[in-house]
Amino acid sequence: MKQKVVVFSQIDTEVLERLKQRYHVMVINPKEGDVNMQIREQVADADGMIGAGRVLNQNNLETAKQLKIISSVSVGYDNYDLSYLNQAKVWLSHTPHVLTNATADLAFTLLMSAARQVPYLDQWTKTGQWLRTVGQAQFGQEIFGQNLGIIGLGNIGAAIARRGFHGFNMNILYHGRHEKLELAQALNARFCGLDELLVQSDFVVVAVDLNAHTKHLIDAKAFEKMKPHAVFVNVSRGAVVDEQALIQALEQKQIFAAGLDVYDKEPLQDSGLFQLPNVVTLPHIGSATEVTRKKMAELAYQNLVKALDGDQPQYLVNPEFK
Ligand code: 8YV
Repeated sequence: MKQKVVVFSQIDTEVLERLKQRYHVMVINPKEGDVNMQIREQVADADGMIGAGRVLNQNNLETAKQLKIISSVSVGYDNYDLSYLNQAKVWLSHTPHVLTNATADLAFTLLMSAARQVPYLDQWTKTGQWLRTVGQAQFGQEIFGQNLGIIGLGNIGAAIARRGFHGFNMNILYHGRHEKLELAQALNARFCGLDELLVQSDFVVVAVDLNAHTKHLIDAKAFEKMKPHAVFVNVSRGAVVDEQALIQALEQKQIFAAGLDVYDKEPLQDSGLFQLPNVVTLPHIGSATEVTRKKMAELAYQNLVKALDGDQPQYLVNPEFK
């Protein structure tokens, strides 16, 4: 009898077809009613799950009696209750590395777009407001040779730092739980406290995981420390930032601009950010290129298959049910 796999979000169609050949597949469909109720019902006799972007915890997993693995098509895993999964002895795998460059590219896209007011001036031009040579109101911020502060020098943070160092001759500052000596030497990067990074940086980029220590790490006090011409970029998780404090900092021009790909609540709807000309808002597209999403789906497929074949997947978040 085929093992059962529950697909809890949209995934690559080619990978979905391969799953259907190998397993009994049930796809959760939000159009068919309450998603948590569907998950509770379908996981009762499921052996594996695959997908992303949905909260999975005791509330919707406690009916699962034989679940071995949740294969997340993501690098972040803050939406999974890891302590519950460990207690229930359910593996959680994820897809690091394959999305690093796409996400770092997007971070720099946001950095440059926000620094030079690209979305705002694009609309300004297209609505016929360009009547004479541009003035102070259309000026942006210098990028080349400026101070780039990276909060979280993990894989993605390091890739962002490389773009700044090698591509724009930027001075790299970084903050995190510990120094990264070899990487710092290669990028001439300086480890510093968060306050010093905020005070010294012309560009502040958040690339940390979301956890109890980083929730609202960037709050009103943090924005007060930043330079008035500073640009703030977030490609990590929305909840790392106090979003209302960010809106206030932008409204009061405590900082020059922000570039955002993630938000407290997603999808972003009816937000105070929508009225602000000095923020670039993108819909969580960090890893959203055709090539990268295919690589993520393939890696998630391999993680799932390995676990259901009785082997240990390559990228387990909780290898020992810590
Ligand atoms: C995912 C991401 O697309 O990998 C991550 O952690 O944030 C994105 O690449 C997102 O998690 C899917 O909801």
